[in-house]
Amino acid sequence: MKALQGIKILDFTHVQSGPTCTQLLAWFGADVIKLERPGIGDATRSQLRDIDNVDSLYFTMLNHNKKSITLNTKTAEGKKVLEDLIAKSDVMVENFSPGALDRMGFPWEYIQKLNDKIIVASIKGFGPGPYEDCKVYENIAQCTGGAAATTGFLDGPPLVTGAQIGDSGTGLHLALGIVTALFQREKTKKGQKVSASMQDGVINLCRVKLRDQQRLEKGPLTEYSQYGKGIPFGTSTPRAGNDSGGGQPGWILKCKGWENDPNSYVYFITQAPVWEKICKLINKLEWVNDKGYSTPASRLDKLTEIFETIEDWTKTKTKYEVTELCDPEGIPCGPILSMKEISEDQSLRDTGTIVEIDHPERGKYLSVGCPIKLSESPVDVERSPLLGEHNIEILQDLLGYNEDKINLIQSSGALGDK
Ligand code: CAO
Repeated sequence: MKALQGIKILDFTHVQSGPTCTQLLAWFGADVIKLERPGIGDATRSQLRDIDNVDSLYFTMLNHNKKSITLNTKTAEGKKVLEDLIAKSDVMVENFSPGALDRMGFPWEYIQKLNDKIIVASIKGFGPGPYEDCKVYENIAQCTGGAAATTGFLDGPPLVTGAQIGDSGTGLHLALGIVTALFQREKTKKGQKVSASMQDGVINLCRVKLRDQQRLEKGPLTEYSQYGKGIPFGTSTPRAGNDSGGGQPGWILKCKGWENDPNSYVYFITQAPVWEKICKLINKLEWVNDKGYSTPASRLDKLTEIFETIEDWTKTKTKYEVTELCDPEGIPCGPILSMKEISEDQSLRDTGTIVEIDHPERGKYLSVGCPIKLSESPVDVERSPLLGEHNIEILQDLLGYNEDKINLIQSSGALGDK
């Protein structure tokens, strides 16, 4: 028994944001049918390929546990099949550019006529407003959602992060919206529209930066290292480098071997309750009772000096040695792990966060499994579907079409495999 067992999802999503949402729902047990354009499929199937003519890792890592049907929904026969799929589904998820569903002949009002219990969930770049008609990719969302303006170093340009907070982040937001709407439907017996914009999702994840924007209006942000360096603040939340962003100052510090290894660093937090232990560890006992260092407030204007001193100590140890020495003392710190190290980490394999999958065309590859673990709904990660792999199965088993009808649809070219 899986948490979402029996829930039928019509997955009309593509690229990254929508597919991450439906993949999560599939992992929780929903039946997810990915509807793709005949011959082409999701554009990511052929993007960033590492093996000729084989579905890319981009696609395979975002579309586990789904079935695939190809359908040209702009033909009369294709439209009819789509209508039947909508009638049979609990949820339809899409992330086309604004207005695409309407242009296809499937506005919300018509979808509701076909199935008044359906939940239609959409991702767009922006919510209603000046940019509502714009197409959006990951970094545009990061830039318009406040992430880029607040990421990077003070003396550098805005920076985007490698974490796909615009795409995968919004996929997560949408997944929550969908299960919440399913929960509400239990009582109302009615469907509804669920919308998540990528800009809104990024703004939500940048909540603490809007916090700082308002604090800034009352005075300097004393926990930012900029404050300790005596650099005046401007009118908006500045880029904070590797500052912790919370009430406990932190920074990234060099470790042994940093000269040759770009990831030989550790994130170190000078958490107030363990200040004495930090001083002991780095052999700076005089700081424990020195009024200039003994309280969090007294340290704020000296953070650069403090972290430089701690770094003199971390540079004598590997990032793992630093972590091993800090952990037992309750000092929060963590090594900068490279993607190579993460991919080889046995504990992540053991929990199913990193999984090895076998694919009929590409062979074995690594993927990220479900990051949310439900004790009563375990996840088995299955390979992504080949393009149109389940055409006949879906028409026959889900829609109940007979052989003649399937032949008719096939010969019309709506499935693309005439
Ligand atoms: N049969 C027939 N037509 C189909 C089809 C099918 N099965 N599936 C898609 N199409 C059509 C659409 O109807 C659309 O046609 P029109 O332009 O005539 O309306 C067309 O294919 C292209 O769809 P699109 O505009 O969504 O795709 P795009 O590649 O031009 O843009 C993207 C991609 C991502 C920029 C855009 O979809 C978008 O802004 N989506 C919302 C935001 C989002 O999710 N972005 C995240 C992307 S991940 O980085």
